[in-house]
Amino acid sequence: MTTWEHLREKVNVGERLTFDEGLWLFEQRDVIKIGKLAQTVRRRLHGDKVYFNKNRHINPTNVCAFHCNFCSFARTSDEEDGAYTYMPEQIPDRVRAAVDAGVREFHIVGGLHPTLGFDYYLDVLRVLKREFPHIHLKAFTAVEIDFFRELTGLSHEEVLRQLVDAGLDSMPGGGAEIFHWDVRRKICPEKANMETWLAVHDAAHRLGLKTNCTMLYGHIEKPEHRIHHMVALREQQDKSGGFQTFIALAFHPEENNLGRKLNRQWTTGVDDIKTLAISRLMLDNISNIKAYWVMLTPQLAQVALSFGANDMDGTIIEEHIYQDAGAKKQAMTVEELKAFIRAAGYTPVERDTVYNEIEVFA
Ligand code: V47
Repeated sequence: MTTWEHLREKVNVGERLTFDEGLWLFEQRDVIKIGKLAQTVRRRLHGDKVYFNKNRHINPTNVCAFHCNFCSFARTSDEEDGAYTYMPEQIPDRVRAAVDAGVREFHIVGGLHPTLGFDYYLDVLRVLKREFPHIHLKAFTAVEIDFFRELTGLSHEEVLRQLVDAGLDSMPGGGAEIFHWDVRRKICPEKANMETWLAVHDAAHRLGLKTNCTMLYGHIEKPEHRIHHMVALREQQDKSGGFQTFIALAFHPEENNLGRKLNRQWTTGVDDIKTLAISRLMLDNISNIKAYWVMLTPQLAQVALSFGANDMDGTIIEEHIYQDAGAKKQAMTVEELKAFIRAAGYTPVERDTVYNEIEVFA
């Protein structure tokens, strides 16, 4: 039988928690106790450091061939109200101010455009790399990579090689949603399934690319689906080792079909914090747990730093996926990020995309 005492002993010596122990944690009401356990791990790995980076999101198009029912961002065709597609040559001017302000990373994800070919996406990278060779390009989720495989008939590995030649430096963690097919088939049946999502990251890691991983929670999934998801990521990490960060993404219910079906029910703060702390405990082989402030709000992300999280993401500047689904704030300055981290009692550290420390603000 699982007890707090037993879990404390395991966490103190760094022993891996089982599926059932993860589930047990979700059943507990004492979020402070869960947080304390998670903090043991977080402090062992990172002490008092909290990472942030100077980044800018770029969503080149919102036109998408898929119909995920949690998504408020996608439009089904170029003609639909609110649809947009930036041509590659238009993008540098949109982001130049951010580069001048010292951004180090572009985080590039968007729709799976039904008619533009693979060259469009290659050109987005090529143009940005040509204009801004020093900026790290973190681009395209595993779902996009799998879509490019379908478009081209190439293998995941070959698609990735061509993207790397065009300027790709690493991959973000989106598109994972909930792996378990009982849930996945109801929220995003067209998307790459668990095996394919993991296979793309496996291929990326074997090519030497670092990637991130995510989980979309707070909709129709149950705790066992969350734990199943975390265990699948943990097993993949044992095999290929390239995940840098895990990001639990709270479902935003505005302007999407799933949200309407669930009466626009938002996750609660306690569920957010608990999920994050349990992810810190279950994902013993992934270094960083991100409290993505756009999704949590800066205020809750700040609290999350005492429940296992050690990273707040970055300045972001312009973001559409969460804004379209109900998030209120799109950008934080470096000074704001540092102030939030300091006020929580931690040391802000600017990092680059692959977690090299740029500056410690002691
Ligand atoms: O894959 C879409 C999620 C993801 C909604 O790698 C939604 O550093 C909540 O993956 N409510 C994209 N979530 C964002 C993402 C990400 C974000 C920050 C950092 C990193 C990283 C990756 O957003 C999608 C999907 O899971 N999403 N719609 C929604 N209504």
